[in-house]
Amino acid sequence: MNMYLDIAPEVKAALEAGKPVVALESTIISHGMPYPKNVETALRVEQTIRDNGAVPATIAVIGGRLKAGLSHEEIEHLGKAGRAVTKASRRDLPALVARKADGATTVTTTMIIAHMAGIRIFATGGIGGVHRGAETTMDISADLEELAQTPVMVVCAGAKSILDLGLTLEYLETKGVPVIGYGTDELPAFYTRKSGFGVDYRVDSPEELAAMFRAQRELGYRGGMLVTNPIPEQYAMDKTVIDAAIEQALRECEEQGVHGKETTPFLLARVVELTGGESLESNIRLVLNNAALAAKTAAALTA
Ligand code: PSU
Ligand code: MN
Repeated sequence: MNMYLDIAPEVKAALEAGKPVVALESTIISHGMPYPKNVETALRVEQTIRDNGAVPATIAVIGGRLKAGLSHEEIEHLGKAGRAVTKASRRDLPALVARKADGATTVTTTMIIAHMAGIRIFATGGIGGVHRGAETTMDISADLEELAQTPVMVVCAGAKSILDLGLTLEYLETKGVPVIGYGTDELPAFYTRKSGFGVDYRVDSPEELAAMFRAQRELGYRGGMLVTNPIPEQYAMDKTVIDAAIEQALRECEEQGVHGKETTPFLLARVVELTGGESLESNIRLVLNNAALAAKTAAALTA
């Protein structure tokens, strides 16, 4: 086991017994939602995973230790500190470990730490991708590279149209990452069920998801798999409302010269403000929905 890794006792026991475990990220807590909804949601997501027969392992860096499984106090700490906590991507782990600092893990670092711990499935809201205008800014999330090289299944609700969804799919294709639609042929766009872009494969059961992931492992591939699970119909947003908020957030981002790792948290926070909290409610519902699917898939994988 990696010398910097701490696996929580409950998670360790489940892994050793071959029981299902689902990893969860912490950037969504500190940089993706406002306090206290972020903490409330993180705890509800953990409970949803338990209700669906798996053990949750929320991942973060605390005092330079890579943690797979957090206490409620640690989740509260990350949620309260919010954007003051370092948003930790792949390039940040060496510094955080050496300096014994805290870090909120993105999809990238959650995959890295989950894999170190032996966890194969990870549930979140949305992933990072190719940003609009990336042909000049070169802003492409490290999440795509991680999906290409780390064998973890990521269950999300697609990607927000703060990104260029077409280019994001092209990038994933180049990198050999299968993009699966759960119960859909179309890539979901996070707040809405449709994006206008097709997925590679439609799958309709957790068992089939598990079978594809198992086949990927048995083929000896090193990368992961992206499962996109549409937001439940009743919580989906009106496309006109959400598109207008995203357009405005993107304009402000450009006007204010926001760039680099600040871009995604800035856009996420502005979209919540501009929709008067409506998008936050959708965001919470889709994460819970993904947690349930990931837990069922983890159960199918261990069956
Ligand atoms: N997209 C969302 N919600 C999120 C994120 C992305 O809809 O919370 C977070 C995730 O942690 C993701 C990270 O891994 O932002 C991507 O950041 P960047 O675009 O800087 O790579
Ligand atoms: Mn970026």
